[in-house]
Amino acid sequence: MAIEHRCDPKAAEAFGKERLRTALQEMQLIRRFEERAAREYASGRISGFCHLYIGQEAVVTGALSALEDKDHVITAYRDHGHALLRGCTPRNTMAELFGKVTGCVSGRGGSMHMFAADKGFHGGHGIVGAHIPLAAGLAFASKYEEREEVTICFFGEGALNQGAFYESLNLASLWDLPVVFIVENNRYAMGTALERASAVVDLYKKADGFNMPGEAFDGMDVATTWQTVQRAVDRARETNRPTFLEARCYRFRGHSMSDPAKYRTKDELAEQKQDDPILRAVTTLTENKWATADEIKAWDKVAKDAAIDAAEFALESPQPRLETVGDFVYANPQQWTPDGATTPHRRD
Ligand SMILES: Cc1ncc(C[n+]2csc(CCOP(=O)(O)OP(=O)(O)O)c2C)c(N)n1
Repeated sequence: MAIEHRCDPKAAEAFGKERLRTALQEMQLIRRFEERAAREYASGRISGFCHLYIGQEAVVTGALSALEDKDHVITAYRDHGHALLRGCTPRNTMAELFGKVTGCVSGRGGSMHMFAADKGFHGGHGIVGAHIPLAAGLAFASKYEEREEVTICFFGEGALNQGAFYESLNLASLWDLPVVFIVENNRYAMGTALERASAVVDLYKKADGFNMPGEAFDGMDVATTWQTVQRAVDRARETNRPTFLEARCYRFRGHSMSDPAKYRTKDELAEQKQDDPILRAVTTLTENKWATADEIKAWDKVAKDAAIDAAEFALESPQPRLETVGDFVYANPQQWTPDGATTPHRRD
Protein backbone atom coordinates (compact mmCIF):
# COMPACT_ATOMS: atom_id res chain seq x y z
CA MET A 1 0.00 0.00 0.00
CA ALA A 2 1.46 3.38 -1.03
CA ILE A 3 2.29 5.59 1.91
CA GLU A 4 0.42 8.91 1.88
CA HIS A 5 1.54 11.30 4.58
CA ARG A 6 -1.86 12.84 5.00
CA CYS A 7 -5.42 11.58 5.39
CA ASP A 8 -7.22 10.65 2.21
CA PRO A 9 -8.68 14.01 1.04
CA LYS A 10 -12.16 12.68 0.24
CA ALA A 11 -12.40 10.76 3.50
CA ALA A 12 -11.17 13.82 5.40
CA GLU A 13 -13.77 16.02 3.72
CA ALA A 14 -16.53 13.56 4.70
CA PHE A 15 -15.18 13.22 8.25
CA GLY A 16 -15.10 17.01 8.54
CA LYS A 17 -13.19 19.62 10.47
CA GLU A 18 -14.71 19.14 13.93
CA ARG A 19 -14.46 15.36 13.99
CA LEU A 20 -10.87 15.41 12.71
CA ARG A 21 -9.90 17.95 15.35
CA THR A 22 -11.44 15.71 18.03
CA ALA A 23 -9.83 12.60 16.56
CA LEU A 24 -6.36 14.17 16.68
CA GLN A 25 -6.82 15.06 20.35
CA GLU A 26 -7.94 11.50 21.10
CA MET A 27 -4.91 10.05 19.32
CA GLN A 28 -2.60 12.47 21.14
CA LEU A 29 -4.08 11.32 24.45
CA ILE A 30 -3.53 7.64 23.67
CA ARG A 31 0.05 8.31 22.47
CA ARG A 32 1.09 10.45 25.43
CA PHE A 33 -0.64 8.13 27.91
CA GLU A 34 1.22 5.10 26.58
CA GLU A 35 4.56 6.88 26.40
CA ARG A 36 4.09 7.66 30.07
CA ALA A 37 3.05 4.07 30.78
CA ALA A 38 6.25 2.86 29.07
CA ARG A 39 8.33 5.11 31.35
CA GLU A 40 6.50 3.90 34.44
CA TYR A 41 6.99 0.30 33.33
CA ALA A 42 10.72 0.87 32.83
CA SER A 43 10.94 2.35 36.33
CA GLY A 44 9.33 -0.77 37.80
CA ARG A 45 6.08 0.83 38.94
CA ILE A 46 4.08 -1.23 36.46
CA SER A 47 4.67 -4.96 36.31
CA GLY A 48 3.31 -7.92 34.40
CA PHE A 49 2.41 -7.80 30.74
CA CYS A 50 2.07 -4.46 28.97
CA HIS A 51 1.32 -4.24 25.24
CA LEU A 52 1.45 -0.76 23.75
CA TYR A 53 -0.82 0.42 20.93
CA ILE A 54 1.58 3.15 19.70
CA GLY A 55 1.27 3.44 15.90
CA GLN A 56 -2.22 1.93 15.72
CA GLU A 57 -4.14 4.84 17.29
CA ALA A 58 -6.06 5.70 14.11
CA VAL A 59 -7.84 2.35 14.11
CA VAL A 60 -9.67 2.65 17.42
CA THR A 61 -10.11 6.43 17.09
CA GLY A 62 -11.64 6.30 13.62
CA ALA A 63 -13.73 3.21 14.33
CA LEU A 64 -15.25 4.49 17.57
CA SER A 65 -16.16 7.78 15.86
CA ALA A 66 -18.78 5.71 14.01
CA LEU A 67 -20.51 4.52 17.20
CA GLU A 68 -23.25 5.90 19.43
CA ASP A 69 -23.05 5.88 23.23
CA LYS A 70 -25.44 2.92 23.51
CA ASP A 71 -23.19 0.67 21.37
CA HIS A 72 -20.69 -1.96 22.51
CA VAL A 73 -16.93 -2.41 22.14
CA ILE A 74 -14.78 -5.43 22.93
CA THR A 75 -11.13 -6.06 22.17
CA ALA A 76 -8.03 -8.15 22.92
CA TYR A 77 -5.17 -7.27 25.29
CA ARG A 78 -3.73 -4.28 23.38
CA ASP A 79 -6.53 -2.31 24.96
CA HIS A 80 -5.34 0.95 26.58
CA GLY A 81 -6.52 3.13 23.68
CA HIS A 82 -9.88 1.38 23.50
CA ALA A 83 -10.34 1.91 27.24
CA LEU A 84 -9.41 5.60 27.11
CA LEU A 85 -11.91 6.28 24.31
CA ARG A 86 -14.71 4.15 25.72
CA GLY A 87 -15.50 4.97 29.29
CA CYS A 88 -12.28 4.64 31.26
CA THR A 89 -10.37 7.75 32.35
CA PRO A 90 -6.63 8.35 32.12
CA ARG A 91 -6.53 8.13 35.92
CA ASN A 92 -8.37 4.84 36.34
CA THR A 93 -6.61 3.30 33.32
CA MET A 94 -3.15 4.21 34.66
CA ALA A 95 -4.13 3.09 38.17
CA GLU A 96 -5.18 -0.25 36.70
CA LEU A 97 -1.74 -0.57 35.10
CA PHE A 98 -0.23 0.06 38.54
CA GLY A 99 -2.54 -2.60 40.06
CA LYS A 100 -4.08 -0.04 42.41
CA VAL A 101 -7.51 -0.16 44.01
CA THR A 102 -8.54 2.98 42.08
CA GLY A 103 -8.05 1.18 38.76
CA CYS A 104 -10.99 0.68 36.40
CA VAL A 105 -11.34 -2.92 37.65
CA SER A 106 -9.98 -2.29 41.14
CA GLY A 107 -6.44 -3.35 40.24
CA ARG A 108 -7.48 -6.95 39.46
CA GLY A 109 -7.07 -6.91 35.69
CA GLY A 110 -3.95 -4.95 34.81
CA SER A 111 -2.94 -3.94 31.32
CA MET A 112 -4.82 -6.64 29.44
CA HIS A 113 -8.17 -6.46 31.23
CA MET A 114 -9.47 -2.90 31.19
CA PHE A 115 -13.26 -2.67 31.48
CA ALA A 116 -16.02 -0.04 31.62
CA ALA A 117 -19.03 -2.30 31.12
CA ASP A 118 -21.49 0.43 32.16
CA LYS A 119 -20.19 2.50 29.23
CA GLY A 120 -20.35 -0.40 26.78
CA PHE A 121 -16.67 -1.36 26.98
CA HIS A 122 -16.45 -5.10 27.63
CA GLY A 123 -12.67 -5.56 27.86
CA GLY A 124 -9.65 -6.18 27.49
CA HIS A 125 -9.08 -9.99 26.95
CA GLY A 126 -5.77 -11.84 27.23
CA ILE A 127 -6.54 -15.11 25.45
CA VAL A 128 -6.09 -14.73 21.71
CA GLY A 129 -9.48 -14.98 19.96
CA ALA A 130 -11.45 -15.85 23.10
CA HIS A 131 -13.50 -12.65 23.11
CA ILE A 132 -14.78 -13.00 19.52
CA PRO A 133 -17.66 -15.31 20.62
CA LEU A 134 -18.49 -12.77 23.35
CA ALA A 135 -18.94 -10.14 20.64
CA ALA A 136 -21.41 -12.40 18.87
CA GLY A 137 -23.18 -12.84 22.22
CA LEU A 138 -23.37 -9.09 22.83
CA ALA A 139 -24.83 -8.58 19.35
CA PHE A 140 -27.26 -11.45 19.86
CA ALA A 141 -28.51 -9.86 23.10
CA SER A 142 -28.94 -6.46 21.41
CA LYS A 143 -30.99 -8.00 18.63
CA TYR A 144 -33.02 -10.28 20.91
CA GLU A 145 -33.96 -7.36 23.14
CA GLU A 146 -34.59 -5.07 20.12
CA ARG A 147 -32.18 -2.39 21.34
CA GLU A 148 -30.77 -1.37 17.92
CA GLU A 149 -27.22 -1.38 19.27
CA VAL A 150 -24.11 -2.28 17.30
CA THR A 151 -21.06 -4.15 18.62
CA ILE A 152 -17.55 -3.57 17.33
CA CYS A 153 -15.09 -6.40 18.00
CA PHE A 154 -11.35 -5.76 17.52
CA PHE A 155 -8.69 -8.47 17.40
CA GLY A 156 -5.20 -9.04 15.99
CA GLU A 157 -4.43 -11.06 12.86
CA GLY A 158 -2.95 -13.72 15.16
CA ALA A 159 -6.53 -14.62 16.15
CA LEU A 160 -7.60 -15.49 12.63
CA ASN A 161 -6.64 -19.13 12.72
CA GLN A 162 -8.35 -19.79 16.02
CA GLY A 163 -11.53 -21.87 15.83
CA ALA A 164 -13.43 -19.25 17.84
CA PHE A 165 -13.04 -16.78 14.95
CA TYR A 166 -14.70 -19.13 12.44
CA GLU A 167 -17.45 -20.24 14.80
CA SER A 168 -18.34 -16.68 15.75
CA LEU A 169 -18.38 -15.17 12.26
CA ASN A 170 -20.39 -18.11 10.98
CA LEU A 171 -23.08 -17.65 13.63
CA ALA A 172 -23.06 -13.86 13.26
CA SER A 173 -23.86 -14.23 9.58
CA LEU A 174 -26.29 -17.12 9.98
CA TRP A 175 -28.27 -15.33 12.69
CA ASP A 176 -27.99 -11.78 11.22
CA LEU A 177 -26.21 -10.22 14.18
CA PRO A 178 -25.43 -6.45 14.31
CA VAL A 179 -21.67 -6.72 14.76
CA VAL A 180 -18.60 -5.34 12.99
CA PHE A 181 -15.48 -7.50 13.26
CA ILE A 182 -12.25 -5.56 12.76
CA VAL A 183 -8.93 -7.33 12.46
CA GLU A 184 -6.10 -4.93 13.34
CA ASN A 185 -3.52 -6.35 10.94
CA ASN A 186 -0.26 -4.91 12.29
CA ARG A 187 1.65 -7.60 10.34
CA TYR A 188 3.18 -9.45 13.30
CA ALA A 189 1.71 -11.78 15.91
CA MET A 190 4.39 -11.57 18.60
CA GLY A 191 7.51 -12.18 16.43
CA THR A 192 5.77 -14.06 13.61
CA ALA A 193 5.14 -12.24 10.35
CA LEU A 194 1.71 -12.79 8.83
CA GLU A 195 3.22 -14.40 5.70
CA ARG A 196 4.86 -17.09 7.86
CA ALA A 197 1.67 -18.00 9.71
CA SER A 198 -1.26 -17.56 7.36
CA ALA A 199 -2.05 -19.21 4.03
CA VAL A 200 -4.23 -16.17 3.22
CA VAL A 201 -2.62 -12.73 3.56
CA ASP A 202 -5.48 -10.62 2.16
CA LEU A 203 -7.38 -11.23 5.35
CA TYR A 204 -10.57 -9.40 4.38
CA LYS A 205 -11.19 -12.12 1.77
CA LYS A 206 -12.09 -14.48 4.59
CA ALA A 207 -15.42 -12.63 4.78
CA ASP A 208 -16.51 -14.56 1.67
CA GLY A 209 -16.39 -17.77 3.67
CA PHE A 210 -19.09 -16.37 5.96
CA ASN A 211 -21.23 -14.80 3.25
CA MET A 212 -20.69 -11.34 4.72
CA PRO A 213 -19.19 -8.15 3.26
CA GLY A 214 -15.44 -7.75 3.72
CA GLU A 215 -13.10 -4.86 3.01
CA ALA A 216 -9.49 -3.85 3.72
CA PHE A 217 -8.66 -0.24 4.50
CA ASP A 218 -5.75 2.03 5.41
CA GLY A 219 -5.77 1.81 9.20
CA MET A 220 -3.10 4.49 9.55
CA ASP A 221 -5.61 7.06 8.28
CA VAL A 222 -8.19 8.03 10.89
CA ALA A 223 -10.61 9.53 8.35
CA THR A 224 -10.56 6.48 6.07
CA THR A 225 -11.00 4.26 9.10
CA TRP A 226 -14.07 6.21 10.22
CA GLN A 227 -15.58 6.20 6.71
CA THR A 228 -15.12 2.46 6.22
CA VAL A 229 -16.33 1.50 9.68
CA GLN A 230 -19.31 3.88 9.47
CA ARG A 231 -20.59 2.02 6.40
CA ALA A 232 -20.37 -1.26 8.30
CA VAL A 233 -22.00 0.19 11.44
CA ASP A 234 -24.87 1.60 9.36
CA ARG A 235 -25.36 -1.79 7.72
CA ALA A 236 -25.44 -3.50 11.11
CA ARG A 237 -27.89 -1.00 12.59
CA GLU A 238 -30.23 -0.95 9.59
CA THR A 239 -30.17 -4.60 8.49
CA ASN A 240 -28.51 -6.59 11.31
CA ARG A 241 -25.91 -7.80 8.83
CA PRO A 242 -22.35 -8.30 10.15
CA THR A 243 -19.18 -7.13 8.35
CA PHE A 244 -15.56 -8.25 8.50
CA LEU A 245 -13.01 -5.42 8.05
CA GLU A 246 -9.22 -5.54 7.80
CA ALA A 247 -7.43 -2.47 9.19
CA ARG A 248 -3.93 -2.44 7.67
CA CYS A 249 -1.74 -0.86 10.29
CA TYR A 250 1.62 -1.13 12.05
CA ARG A 251 2.79 -1.12 15.65
CA PHE A 252 5.82 1.07 16.31
CA ARG A 253 6.85 -0.69 19.56
CA GLY A 254 7.62 -4.33 20.23
CA HIS A 255 4.87 -6.88 20.88
CA SER A 256 5.10 -6.10 24.59
CA MET A 257 7.43 -4.07 26.79
CA SER A 258 9.82 -7.04 26.96
CA ASP A 259 10.15 -7.50 23.17
CA PRO A 260 13.25 -6.01 21.45
CA ALA A 261 11.53 -6.69 18.06
CA LYS A 262 14.53 -8.23 16.31
CA TYR A 263 12.31 -9.92 13.72
CA ARG A 264 11.98 -6.73 11.68
CA THR A 265 14.63 -4.39 10.26
CA LYS A 266 15.37 -0.88 11.45
CA ASP A 267 14.73 0.36 7.91
CA GLU A 268 11.25 -1.17 7.88
CA LEU A 269 10.42 0.47 11.19
CA ALA A 270 11.83 3.84 10.12
CA GLU A 271 9.81 3.78 6.90
CA GLN A 272 6.61 2.90 8.73
CA LYS A 273 7.16 5.63 11.31
CA GLN A 274 7.04 8.21 8.54
CA ASP A 275 3.43 7.17 8.14
CA ASP A 276 2.53 8.05 11.72
CA PRO A 277 -1.27 8.36 12.01
CA ILE A 278 -0.89 11.42 14.23
CA LEU A 279 1.33 13.23 11.73
CA ARG A 280 -1.11 12.41 8.95
CA ALA A 281 -3.98 14.00 10.86
CA VAL A 282 -1.77 17.00 11.72
CA THR A 283 -0.86 17.49 8.04
CA THR A 284 -4.48 17.36 6.89
CA LEU A 285 -5.65 19.72 9.63
CA THR A 286 -2.96 22.30 8.89
CA GLU A 287 -3.17 22.02 5.08
CA ASN A 288 -6.94 22.58 5.25
CA LYS A 289 -6.46 25.37 7.79
CA TRP A 290 -8.74 23.42 10.13
CA ALA A 291 -6.30 23.90 13.03
CA THR A 292 -3.28 26.08 13.71
CA ALA A 293 0.12 24.79 14.79
CA ASP A 294 -0.39 26.53 18.14
CA GLU A 295 -3.70 24.76 18.74
CA ILE A 296 -2.14 21.39 17.92
CA LYS A 297 0.74 22.09 20.30
CA ALA A 298 -1.69 23.09 23.04
CA TRP A 299 -3.73 19.90 22.60
CA ASP A 300 -0.53 17.88 22.86
CA LYS A 301 0.28 19.60 26.14
CA VAL A 302 -3.19 18.77 27.46
CA ALA A 303 -2.54 15.11 26.58
CA LYS A 304 0.89 15.12 28.22
CA ASP A 305 -0.49 16.77 31.35
CA ALA A 306 -3.32 14.21 31.54
CA ALA A 307 -0.75 11.40 31.38
CA ILE A 308 1.42 12.97 34.10
CA ASP A 309 -1.64 13.57 36.29
CA ALA A 310 -2.75 9.96 35.75
CA ALA A 311 0.66 8.61 36.78
CA GLU A 312 0.74 10.79 39.93
CA PHE A 313 -2.78 9.66 40.82
CA ALA A 314 -1.85 6.00 40.27
CA LEU A 315 1.31 6.31 42.34
CA GLU A 316 -0.52 7.88 45.29
CA SER A 317 -3.43 5.40 45.18
CA PRO A 318 -3.52 2.51 47.66
CA GLN A 319 -2.84 -1.12 46.85
CA PRO A 320 -5.83 -3.48 47.23
CA ARG A 321 -5.97 -4.88 50.78
CA LEU A 322 -4.56 -8.39 51.16
CA GLU A 323 -7.83 -9.67 52.69
CA THR A 324 -9.64 -8.84 49.46
CA VAL A 325 -7.46 -11.10 47.30
CA GLY A 326 -10.37 -13.54 46.77
CA ASP A 327 -12.86 -10.84 45.80
CA PHE A 328 -14.35 -11.01 42.30
CA VAL A 329 -12.95 -14.49 41.66
CA TYR A 330 -16.00 -16.63 42.51
CA ALA A 331 -19.68 -15.74 42.60
CA ASN A 332 -19.90 -17.31 46.07
CA PRO A 333 -16.42 -16.64 47.44
CA GLN A 334 -14.56 -17.77 50.53
CA GLN A 335 -12.40 -15.28 52.35
CA TRP A 336 -8.67 -15.99 52.12
CA THR A 337 -6.47 -15.48 55.18
CA PRO A 338 -2.68 -15.47 55.36
CA ASP A 339 -2.61 -18.65 57.52
CA GLY A 340 -4.46 -20.54 54.78
CA ALA A 341 -7.83 -20.80 56.56
CA THR A 342 -10.90 -19.85 54.59
CA THR A 343 -14.10 -18.47 56.01
CA PRO A 344 -17.38 -17.54 54.29
CA HIS A 345 -16.71 -14.29 52.54
CA ARG A 346 -18.20 -10.92 53.59
CA ARG A 347 -17.91 -7.92 51.24
CA ASP A 348 -17.10 -5.11 53.65
C1 LIG B 1 -4.94 -18.88 22.89
C2 LIG B 1 -3.62 -18.16 23.08
N1 LIG B 1 -2.50 -18.66 22.52
C3 LIG B 1 -1.34 -18.02 22.66
C4 LIG B 1 -1.27 -16.87 23.40
C5 LIG B 1 0.07 -16.14 23.54
N2 LIG B 1 0.03 -14.93 22.72
C6 LIG B 1 -0.13 -13.73 23.32
S1 LIG B 1 -0.18 -12.51 22.21
C7 LIG B 1 0.02 -13.53 20.91
C8 LIG B 1 0.08 -12.99 19.50
C9 LIG B 1 -1.21 -12.43 19.01
O1 LIG B 1 -1.00 -11.57 17.93
P1 LIG B 1 -2.17 -10.75 17.27
O2 LIG B 1 -3.46 -11.46 17.46
O3 LIG B 1 -1.78 -10.45 15.88
O4 LIG B 1 -2.28 -9.40 18.11
P2 LIG B 1 -1.26 -8.20 18.27
O5 LIG B 1 -0.32 -8.56 19.37
O6 LIG B 1 -0.57 -8.03 16.96
O7 LIG B 1 -2.07 -7.03 18.65
C10 LIG B 1 0.13 -14.84 21.35
C11 LIG B 1 0.34 -15.99 20.46
C12 LIG B 1 -2.45 -16.38 23.99
N3 LIG B 1 -2.47 -15.26 24.71
N4 LIG B 1 -3.62 -17.02 23.80
